[in-house]
Amino acid sequence: ISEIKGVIPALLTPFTAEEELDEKGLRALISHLIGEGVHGLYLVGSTGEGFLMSQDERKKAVEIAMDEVKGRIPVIVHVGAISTRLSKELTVHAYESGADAVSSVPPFYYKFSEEQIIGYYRDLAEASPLPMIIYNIPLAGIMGYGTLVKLAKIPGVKGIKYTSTTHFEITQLKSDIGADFMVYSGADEMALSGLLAGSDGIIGSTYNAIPDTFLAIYDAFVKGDIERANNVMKQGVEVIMQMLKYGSLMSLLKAINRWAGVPAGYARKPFSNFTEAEEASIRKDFVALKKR
Ligand code: HMN
Repeated sequence: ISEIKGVIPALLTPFTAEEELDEKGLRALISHLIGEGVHGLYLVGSTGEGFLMSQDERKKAVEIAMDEVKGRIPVIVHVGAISTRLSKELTVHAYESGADAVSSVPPFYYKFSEEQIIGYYRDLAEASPLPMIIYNIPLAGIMGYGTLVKLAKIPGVKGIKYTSTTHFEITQLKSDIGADFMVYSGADEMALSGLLAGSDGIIGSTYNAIPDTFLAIYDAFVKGDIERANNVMKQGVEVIMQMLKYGSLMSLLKAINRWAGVPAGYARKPFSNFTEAEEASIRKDFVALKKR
């Protein structure tokens, strides 16, 4: 798992305007992002609208992606579901499809106890030989530091996707669990902070649309040029803040790709897509932002 690091888009899942899984779009997006130089992919997570897909569709998306990637970069598959049984099935499928790691949000919606959450991750870690990356994200309910440490000690749990802004915990995890426990920072607007706190990589939604910005930040960071990294980060924050204004991030990230000739499709309901007129006006906002 130590080779899974750097800038890792939480890949969008392209759907057609009729909401069907769009194989062509998925392949085009992957090949575009690999061409841009991203270091890995994180499939069917929140950004990938995994929770809006059937079990079979999630498997299909993974199979298409693995076939398109062809081992060129590492792939993490998000297998989270509320039911251990369903998540286990996706874990085994990810393993058989050749994924490099799996990852899962904790079971959510019901207020599961800490013991049940630990049991969930233990079951998934045992379901395949793949390294498991636990996932702390406000959307599923942030877990306390004590719980994270307990989870990190489960055999097979090799890392965490840390999508919270309390980055001192990244530093703490690295010293409490060990330097080889992989940490991926998940708040794009805090990417450089996450790296400075000790993260091995950054996984996020906006890297689908502006991978170059974050590749530049990562590159400068690795070379120790923090001033440059920070200057690019400032531009990145500005763009992300603009992106968050429209209320439908996945639709927007897909639209930005479409404007650049990458057929990333549309989002699935209940997410909304923009009308043509809305897209034209949003596009102008981004052109104006680029010129500043
Ligand atoms: C995933 O699970 O697909 C994503 O990696 C989630 C990712 O961490 C995003 N976080 C949330 O959606 C809460 C971020 O990329 C986020 O969209 C970005 O920082 C903008 O706020």
